[in-house]
Amino acid sequence: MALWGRPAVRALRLWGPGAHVICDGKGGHLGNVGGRRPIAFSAGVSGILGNGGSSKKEKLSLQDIAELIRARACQRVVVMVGAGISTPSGIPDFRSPGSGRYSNLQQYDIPYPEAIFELSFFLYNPKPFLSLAKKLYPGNHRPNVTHYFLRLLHDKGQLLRLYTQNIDGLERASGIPASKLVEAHGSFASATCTVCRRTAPGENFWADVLGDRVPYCPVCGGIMKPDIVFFGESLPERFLLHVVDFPMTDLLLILGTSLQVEPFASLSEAVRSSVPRLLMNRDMVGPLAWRPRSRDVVQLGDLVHSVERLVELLGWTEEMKDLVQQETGKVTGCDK
Ligand code: CNA
Repeated sequence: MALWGRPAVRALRLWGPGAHVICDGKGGHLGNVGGRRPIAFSAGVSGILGNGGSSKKEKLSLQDIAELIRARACQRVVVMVGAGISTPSGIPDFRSPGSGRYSNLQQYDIPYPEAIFELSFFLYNPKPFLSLAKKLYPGNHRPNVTHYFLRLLHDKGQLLRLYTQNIDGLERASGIPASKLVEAHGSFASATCTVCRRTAPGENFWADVLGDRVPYCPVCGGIMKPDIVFFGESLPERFLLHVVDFPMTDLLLILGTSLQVEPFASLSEAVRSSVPRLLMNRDMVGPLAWRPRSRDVVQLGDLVHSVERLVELLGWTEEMKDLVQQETGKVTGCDK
């Protein structure tokens, strides 16, 4: 865990709230970077970027963002996503009124919503979390248009990294390689004994979870907990990649998240102020609401419609159709 040592904490404090444990937060630089040759852009793109003497366009639109991507003026796109990208796949988010899990917790028999992701409660009664885990069993759900849009961005060589809070594995299932992903809140790929800390592959506990049994450690008999990050727990080491990714990015996309969980939410402020940020969500959220920047673009409404609109502006509609067609036959669920 050397990566979590003091230098890393200091780096995080530059942008984040300090602690790099998960907590509920209720309460156009371009050109010659990394030895790449400068790229000649059209007058339109130069205007958006402020290159070539033209003045930088202050207020950007969705069309401008599409133009930056399409013209490959943005080649190091970082994406932050949350539960809202998976609701069209049939997985409820937390906070949507009515349909979100926080509005439908009677079935879990828990004293308050956050208890389902608290270690102390899990040790007292693991069943509510395990029944939630059962609903996320790999193969029960399929990636949707948003996941495939991000896959296409990767296929085009423009995705620097995808930071996800989701634990449903649909980013991997869409074909985005693990090297491009930071699963900030963990995954079901492995489980760890809450007593002796022995780890085991995820497959070992699914039989128990699907059979409504609590998985126990074969060595010491402690409860096995899938490696999902609970409130108060450290995030996976890969999360520290943000220290290099965010200062390097030339476009930030924020999709389907309430930006309420720290330290993830604060990453939205870790990009340079000249970098455009595009939020696509049902509602206005987080720092984009209370500390907006001049190059923010906000597309509110249903995410599927917003993504389809962006894909159309990019001229990628046919490629998207082909990709979805090719992948739909192939996807058998998350391979974590
Ligand atoms: P959240 O707090 O529930 O917020 C989701 C956001 O997405 C809200 O702002 C919604 O308005 C928005 N949204 C939902 N559906 C749509 C849609 N169709 N179109 C546009 N906007 C939409 O979820 P966050 O991810 O922000 O919170 C972080 C938690 C939720 C993480 O710890 C996750 O592990 C956890 N979570 C994950 C999943 C999953 O893996 N699919 C499901 C539920 C919760």
